[in-house]
Amino acid sequence: MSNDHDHHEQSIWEKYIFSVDHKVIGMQYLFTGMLMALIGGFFVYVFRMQLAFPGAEVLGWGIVNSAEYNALVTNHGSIMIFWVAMPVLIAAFGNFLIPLMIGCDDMVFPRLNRLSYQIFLISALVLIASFFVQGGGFGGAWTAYPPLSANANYNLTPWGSILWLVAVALEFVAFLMGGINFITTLMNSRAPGMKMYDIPIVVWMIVLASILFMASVGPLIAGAIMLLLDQTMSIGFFDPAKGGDPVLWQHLFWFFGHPEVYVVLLPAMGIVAEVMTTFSRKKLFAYKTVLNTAIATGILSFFVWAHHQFVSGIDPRMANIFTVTTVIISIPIAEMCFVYIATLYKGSIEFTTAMLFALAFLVEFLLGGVTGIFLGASGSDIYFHDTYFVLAHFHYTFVPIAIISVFAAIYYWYPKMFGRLMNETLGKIHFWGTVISFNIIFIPLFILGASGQHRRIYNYENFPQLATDGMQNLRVVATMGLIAMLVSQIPFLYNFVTSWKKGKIAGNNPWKANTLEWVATSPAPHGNFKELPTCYRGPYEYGKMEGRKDDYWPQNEES
Ligand SMILES: [Cu+2]
Repeated sequence: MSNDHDHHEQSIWEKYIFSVDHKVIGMQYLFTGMLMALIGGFFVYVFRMQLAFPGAEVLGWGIVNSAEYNALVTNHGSIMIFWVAMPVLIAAFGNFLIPLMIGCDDMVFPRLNRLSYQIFLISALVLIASFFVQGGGFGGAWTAYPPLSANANYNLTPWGSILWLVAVALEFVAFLMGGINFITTLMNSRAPGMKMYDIPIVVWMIVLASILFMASVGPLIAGAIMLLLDQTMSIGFFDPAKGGDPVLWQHLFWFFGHPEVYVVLLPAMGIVAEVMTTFSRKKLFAYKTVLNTAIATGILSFFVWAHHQFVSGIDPRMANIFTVTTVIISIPIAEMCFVYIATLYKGSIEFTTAMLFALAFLVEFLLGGVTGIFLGASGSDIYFHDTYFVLAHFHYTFVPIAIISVFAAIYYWYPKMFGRLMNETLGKIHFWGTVISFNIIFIPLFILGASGQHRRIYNYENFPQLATDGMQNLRVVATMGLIAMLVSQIPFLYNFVTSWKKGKIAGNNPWKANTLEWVATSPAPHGNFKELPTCYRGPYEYGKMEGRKDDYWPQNEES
């Protein structure tokens, strides 16, 4: 089958800015996400300096006041979830990988795809604009609980929070468009012969994540409109003085907010599965179980949200129910981790940088999962609620998801993106620097949290009972860990940029993997394949994985 892509010469403008090629759009999402990560990383540097050395001058920023501190914390969280984790894990890799891995030439709706990125870009610009308006950026935390978020400042129009809400809403519109594209493309454009259980697991995970997102975001969009009306017209949906209810917002937010965890977790699990199978030269142990587990986890994730509200005055009997569902949801995730470990068993493991990041994902994420059980149980959560224990817990889930798995993906698919390999020595320096310093940041925060130290405190010196010496030392250690982690990204950025021109030429399939994207040339041209691939069992034309102990195609075949 031919395609209608190879025609006239394109201008740079057409090729990189207004392209409808899914790979270019994926790259646009990746670069925008990386830029936003730099902003989110800078924010955390500033507020961690404030926590370690209260009132100190921070490199060019001066002294942070309490409102600025709140805005930095709020926007660090918002940026890392909405403008880094989601665009990179779902939009960047979803766009780049889905058509290549299912063997088609592009998304079903390429122009909708382009519009999706353009709206996303506008959402990022609106968010950045919100830092510079009168009253400064939004400081009501990324969860935006009213009443704080509804009337941040009675004397001013709260432009910071209005723009923040508009930015989040635009970002959701972009992801709804992307999700429609991913689902229809997977349903309609698979290579002939590719059945449901032949679809690479990462593609499944990204599509399931899109479905989860689309199913959970509705109530939050309704809530966001209500909050916007509260902010601008003082309607009082969430204001008890006007007959409203602030806890309603918490329900609307977390009905989205907990599935959101799986919206970013599932693609990360998919990435790790691809990297691990390739570098252990084994098929994914129990592909169908992983897929069914992912679907079950997605459904279950709609029934756990109120574990965020154990101290919000919900009925204790309800708290018991949500404790049970939360403990249940840890089972499928644990099972997936076991499946991954079983995949490694008796494999011939190759410790490339991508593989190291994939393995680190499992270890660190496991720590995040296990510490979550204390928070999911309503009894212990009453003590831990809003302490640094919570903060350390969710960073042990989100950093593996949004940072560690993303690095695994970048090192793994870089050759397909740019036709060259990244430098492995620099990669390993980057890996150890990142993972060790990550633990140096968050282990102290577990100790702080278990000692009852509360989060969202701008200056502990204002609370003598919290500012004991030992505790302050731990805050300094965490900040040092953060600086080490930020510095560790320099070899990565250097490697990423220089390998573009100077890296070793990759060839079509440098890792000898057996999914279809490696059939295309590196980098793949517009239209992806000279001849669209097929995916029939039998004499596996594209299925051979050299040096693999159990040669097979497709990836899932159960023995
Ligand atoms: Cu949750």
